[in-house]
Amino acid sequence: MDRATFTKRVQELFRQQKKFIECPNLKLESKNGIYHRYKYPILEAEHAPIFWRYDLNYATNPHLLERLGINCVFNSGAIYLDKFYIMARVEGLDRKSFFAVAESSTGVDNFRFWDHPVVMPETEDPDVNVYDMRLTQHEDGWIYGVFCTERKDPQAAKGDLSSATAQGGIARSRDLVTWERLPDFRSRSPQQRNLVLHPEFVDGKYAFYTRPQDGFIDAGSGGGIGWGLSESMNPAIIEDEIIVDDRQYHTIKEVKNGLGPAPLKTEHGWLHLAHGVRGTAAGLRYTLYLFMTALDEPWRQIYAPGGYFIAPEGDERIGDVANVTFSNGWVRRGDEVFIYYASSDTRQHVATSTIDKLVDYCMRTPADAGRSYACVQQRIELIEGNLQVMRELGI
Ligand code: M1P
Repeated sequence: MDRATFTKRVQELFRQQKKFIECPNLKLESKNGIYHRYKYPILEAEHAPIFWRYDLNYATNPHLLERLGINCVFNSGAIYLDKFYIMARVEGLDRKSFFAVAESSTGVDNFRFWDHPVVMPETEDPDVNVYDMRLTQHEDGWIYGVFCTERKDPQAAKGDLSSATAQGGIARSRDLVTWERLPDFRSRSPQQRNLVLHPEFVDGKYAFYTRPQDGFIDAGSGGGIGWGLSESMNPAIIEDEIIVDDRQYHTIKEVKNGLGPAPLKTEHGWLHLAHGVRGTAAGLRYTLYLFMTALDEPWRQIYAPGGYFIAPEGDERIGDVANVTFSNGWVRRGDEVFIYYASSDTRQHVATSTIDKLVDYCMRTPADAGRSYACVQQRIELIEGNLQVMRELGI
C-alpha cells in the first residue's frame, strides 16, 4: 500500500467508526411494562478507539494491520457525575480485561471512550486479570471502584493452568482518572467475587455485600449474597458475614448468585439488582433479578419478587459465554433508572425504567411459591381476580 492509500484508509476507519458511534439508539416498546430495552448495544468491541488497536504509523505498519485487537466490552460499572460514565470491562484478544471509561450525555447512546484506558495500580501481588468494577459514590466523599482481582491458584497442581483465585480488589478516585489502589478485601471466605460497597456508613462502619465461595467457579458450601462490616477501607476486612439473599433449590439462583451494582435508596427501602445462576443441560444460565432490603437494616430482605427480571433475549443469548445477562452498573436520574446490563460476556446494553415501577414490581410481584402446585394456586388467584375485573369491564 502506498502512503497516500494508507492515509485514505486510516481516514476511512475513523469516518466509519464515527458514524457507528453516533448512530442514535432506539427505545423499544416494553414487553412487560416494567422496563424498555434498546435496539442497539451501547458499547461493543467496535467502540474501542481505532488508535487503541492499530499502529497508525506508515513506517511501522505499512499494511495497516490491527495490532492489539479488542475482543469484547461488557460488565460495566456506571455513575452519573456531570454526565453518564461507564466503567467498562474491556477484554483484549489476549483474554486480559482492563477498565476504560466511556461517557455519554444521554445514557443510551453516543458513548465515547476516553483516549486512555484506566491505569489501575497493582498491589505487591500483581493481579493477572481485573474485571467487573462496581462504582460506589460513598458518603465519605470518595468514589470507590470494587472489582474482581484474579490470580493463578498457588495451590494448583502442576500442569493445572486453569485454576484461579478471585478476591475483591479495591481502589478509590475523585475523578475516575487517577486511582489509589487499596489492599485487597479480606474475609473468612477462600474466594470472593461480586463484592459491592454500600454507599452509606452502617454503625459508623463500611458495609460490604459479598459472595463467599469455595472455588473459582463453584460456590460450593458458600454462595448467597452476604453482608459484613469493616472498620476501615485501608485495609477492608470483615470478620463475620451473614447471608442477605441465599441460593435456593430449583430457582433462578440455585447454583450461585451475586449482587450487581450498589443498591439505590428509595423511600420504601434499598433497591437491589442481582444475578442468579441456574444449571441447564446446555450449561449455566445467568439472569437478573431484583429485591429490596430495609432502609435502616440494609441486610434485611423485605421484598423478593419471584423469578427473573431480565433474561437473555434474541441475539443477547449469543456470545463468548452464551445465555448470560450480567449487570454491575445502574444510574438513577430523578425517577428514571438506567440499567446497564451485558449479554453473554460480549456486549453492553441499557434498559430504562423508573423507581416507581421497579419498587412497585418488587412490592407487588408474588414471591417464588417454591412448588409447581403452589405456583398454580398463585396463578389461579391472579386469574380469578382478573376474570372478575373482565366481567365488570364487559371484556
Ligand atoms: O461468565 C458469566 C459471569 O461469570 C462470573 O460471574 P459469577 O461469579 O457470578 O459466576 C464472572 O466472571 C462474570 O464476569 C461473568 O460475566
